[in-house]
Amino acid sequence: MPPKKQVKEEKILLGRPSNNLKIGVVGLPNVGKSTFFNTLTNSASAAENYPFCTIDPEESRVAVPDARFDWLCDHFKPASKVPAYLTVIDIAGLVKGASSGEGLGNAFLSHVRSVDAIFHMVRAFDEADVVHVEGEVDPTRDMEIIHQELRLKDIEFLTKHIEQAGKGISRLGTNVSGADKAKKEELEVAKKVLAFVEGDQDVRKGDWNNKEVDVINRLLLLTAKPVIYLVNLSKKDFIRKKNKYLLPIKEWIDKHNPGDLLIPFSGALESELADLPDQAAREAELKALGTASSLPKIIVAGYQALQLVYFFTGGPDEVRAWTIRRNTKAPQAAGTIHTDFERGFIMAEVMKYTDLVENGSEAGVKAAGRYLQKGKDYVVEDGDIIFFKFNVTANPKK
Ligand SMILES: Nc1nc2c(ncn2[C@@H]2O[C@H](COP(=O)(O)OP(=O)(O)OP(=O)(O)O)[C@@H](O)[C@H]2O)c(=O)[nH]1
Ligand SMILES: [Mg+2]
Repeated sequence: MPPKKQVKEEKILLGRPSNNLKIGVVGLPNVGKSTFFNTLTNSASAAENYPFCTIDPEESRVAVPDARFDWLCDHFKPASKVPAYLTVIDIAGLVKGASSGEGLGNAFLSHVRSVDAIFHMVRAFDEADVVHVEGEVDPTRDMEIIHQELRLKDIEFLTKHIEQAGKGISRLGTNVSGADKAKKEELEVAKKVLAFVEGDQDVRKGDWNNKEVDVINRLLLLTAKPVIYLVNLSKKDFIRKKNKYLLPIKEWIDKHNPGDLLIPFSGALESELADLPDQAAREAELKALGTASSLPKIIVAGYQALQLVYFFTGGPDEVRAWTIRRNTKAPQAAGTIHTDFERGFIMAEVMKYTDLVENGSEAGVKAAGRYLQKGKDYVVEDGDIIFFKFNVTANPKK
C-alpha cells in the first residue's frame, strides 16, 4: 500500500484577516510619537512640549516606497499610479497605570485595540527642555511600563472574558451539543493564554496551534499584535550611530520579546528634513550629513509586520499595487480588484518582476518561456505582476 499522504496543516496568521490593516504609534507621553507621525504624513497634528497634546488618534495613509513600483511606472508610463499604502495612527501617550484608567488610559488603550500592529516609540534623546513624565530619560524602564500596561489590560480582558464564558458553560447540562463543546474548548484556550500572559509574556511570543490562533484572533488582544521598536535618538547620535541606550534596549528586546525589530531614528533630524522645500533639498542635506532617513525602512517594516504583501497590475492606463495578506491564493487576490474576478476566476497570468526587468517586455518574458499561468491554488507572491482571466456570465440562466 502506498504511504499515506501527509497533509501539511496551513498555519493561520495571528491577527485580523483583512487587507485594510492599521499600525498605531504607541509609547509614553512626550517621546516623539506625534513628531514621527507628522514627519511621516506631513499632516498638521500638533507636537507640543507637554504630555497629552494628542487627544484623538489621528489617522493617515502613507505610500510604501518600492523600487519595483517605481520601475514599473517608468516602464509603462501609465496615466494613473497607485502605490501600496500603510495606514498609521497617532495614539496619545500611555502612562504608568493606564490599564487601570490613569491618564485617560482606558480611552487610549481602546485605540491600541483598534490597530493591528504597533510602532513602539522609545525616547533615547536627552533634552532637558522636553519634559519626561517619569522624570529622567530611561528607555528600558519606559519599555517595561508600556509592556506591563498592555499585558495588564490583556489580563483584565481575559479574566472578564473567562468569567463570562464560564458562567454560560456551567449552566450547560450533561447533554452538551457540538456548539457547547466548542465553547468549552474556547474557554480552555482563553485560560491557557491568560496563564501565558500572567507569566510576563506577550501573547505573540507563544507557539499557538491553529485552533488557538483562531480564538486569539477573535479576542483582539493587545500583546498579540506585532511590535516594531522605534528608538528616537538625537540628531547627533543618529548620525554617528552611537547612543548609550541602544545596547540596553537591544538586550531588553532579546530578553522579553526576542525577534522583534528595532529601528533607530531621529525625530529631530526627520522634522528638519520635512521642513526643507523639496526632495532634492532633502537628499542634498542627507548627503552633506552622511546619513539616511529611517522613514522608508520604518514604513516597509510596518507593512511587513502586518503580514501584508502586494502584487502589481500594470499597463499604460494604470500601474497599481494591490494589498493582500501573506499566503493569499490567486482567486482571493483577484477578489481585491473586483468580486467578479474572484467569482469567475479562470487563471492568473503571472510575471515575476525580475523576469520582466531581465527580458524588457511582456513579449520578451513570453519568448523566454517565463510567462506563468497559475490556477486557483497558486499562492500569490510579493511583487508578482498579474493579469487575471475571469469569466462571469452577466445574466445567469434562470
Ligand atoms: N530634541 C528632540 N526633541 C524631540 C524629538 N522628538 C520629539 N521631540 C520633542 O518632544 C516634544 C514632544 O514630542 P511629541 O512628538 O509631541 O511627543 P508625543 O510622544 O506625541 O507626546 P504625547 O502626544 O503627549 O503622548 C516636542 O517638543 C518635540 O519637539 C527628538 O528627536 N529630539
Ligand atoms: Mg502625540
